[in-house]
Amino acid sequence: MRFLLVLAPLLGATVTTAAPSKDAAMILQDLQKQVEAELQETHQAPAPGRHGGNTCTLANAAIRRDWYCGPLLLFHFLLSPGERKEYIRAVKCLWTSPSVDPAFSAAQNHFDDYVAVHMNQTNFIHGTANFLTWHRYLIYIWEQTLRSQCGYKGYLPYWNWFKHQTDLTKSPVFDGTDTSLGGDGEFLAHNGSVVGAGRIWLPPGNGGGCVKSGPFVQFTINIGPVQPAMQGYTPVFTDVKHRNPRCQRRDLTTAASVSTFTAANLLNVTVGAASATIGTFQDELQGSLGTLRLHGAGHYAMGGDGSDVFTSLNDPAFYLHHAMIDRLYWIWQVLHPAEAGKVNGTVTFRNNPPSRPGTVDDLLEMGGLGPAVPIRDVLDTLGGTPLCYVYR
Ligand SMILES: *[C@@H]1O[C@H](CO)[C@@H](O)[C@H](O)[C@H]1NC(C)=O
Ligand SMILES: *[C@@H]1O[C@H](CO)[C@@H](O)[C@H](O)[C@H]1NC(C)=O
Ligand SMILES: *[C@@H]1O[C@H](CO)[C@@H](O)[C@H](O)[C@H]1NC(C)=O
Ligand SMILES: *[C@@H]1O[C@H](CO)[C@@H](O)[C@H](O)[C@H]1NC(C)=O
Ligand SMILES: [Cu+2]
Repeated sequence: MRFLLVLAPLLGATVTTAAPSKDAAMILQDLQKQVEAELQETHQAPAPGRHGGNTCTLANAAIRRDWYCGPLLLFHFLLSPGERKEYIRAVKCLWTSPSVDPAFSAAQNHFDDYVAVHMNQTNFIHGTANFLTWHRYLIYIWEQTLRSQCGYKGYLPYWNWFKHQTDLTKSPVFDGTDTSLGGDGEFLAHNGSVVGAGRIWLPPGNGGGCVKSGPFVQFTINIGPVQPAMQGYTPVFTDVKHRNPRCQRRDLTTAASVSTFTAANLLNVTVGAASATIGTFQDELQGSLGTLRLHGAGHYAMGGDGSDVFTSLNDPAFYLHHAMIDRLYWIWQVLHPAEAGKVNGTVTFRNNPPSRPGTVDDLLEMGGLGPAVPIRDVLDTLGGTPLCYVYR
């Protein structure tokens, strides 16, 4: 007792001097609340709609939710184990559906078609004006296809980077259970990853080989690798007919997630210096020369197939990662309405080779996955042309 009394003043002093700083997950929740309040003000009625007759409202919009499911099962903004299994079932259904793209004959099924379409356009959809909108539209088609072809009733979940970033093996996305998207790969000695245009080295994790647990271990991938960041994974891709059947590889790389999925980086892109314009926002989010940013860190945190800029869609977590990117884009757009409808950049990868500036009239091409639409049609997730969703 006397001991406690002696300690009490010290504890008091500690509490007052070191005000607890909010962690990134809490900051993200605050941003979410701000965005919801803003939308309540501005989106009571449907946005005018570019083709007239927009019926999308906040009340009928789809809600994309967090894959995470911790002890807070009662909260409706987290996916329940049953909902996660339904999503997994639908992804398996795509994997066993026929390919619709005869031109890209390496694609063996409809899961591969997505890898193929992305691979074919890699140099025109990254480091470009259409990076955010192209990927937004791609994952929308993926979501709608899971619903229309595989009977999935939910919407695309996202991987919340700001939870479990200090130990990815504990993340419900990667914990290897049957409600995850698979665990780490088998251990395979390698030299880590060289990223950020050769300027950053990430140490290897404990994996590197075939994903050894979870719902997709039996599934074969067929396209690539083209340019995996993970060392010791030799690119073999030759052309659109070159099928390379193999297991999916992963190397959960906490060095990437822990250094990048921080409160400072989250604040910077949403309300800080980097949030000022579409140009600074997308560069800081996506990553540029010599930097490891939120977009890149997610890919390098997956390692293996997920670290390949051309064919990272071979890792089914790609879609949850890009949903999180899209969520930050959505948050940023609501908080920066004057910039939300703009694009910045050219039509080639970091303007190499030099090309014209992109415009909102540029078409987002999806090959056989779905109809091309102009960028302007997907700038507003509540625009109804065709998007109608929010995040929670
Ligand atoms: C690759 O993309 C280009 C441009 O969008 C398209 O014309 C071509 O048909 C695609 N090739 C394959 C094999 O999908
Ligand atoms: C790692 O790098 C060292 C030194 O460059 C090299 O000798 C070794 O073969 C590499 N190991 C693998 C698995 O690539
Ligand atoms: C925030 O973003 C700006 C603009 O991209 C960048 O110059 C700055 O280094 C970033 N700050 C932090 C703390 O990362
Ligand atoms: C695009 O954004 C960059 C900042 O990232 C800026 O320097 C540049 O002027 C912008 N370009 C246009 C055309 O607005
Ligand atoms: Cu991409």
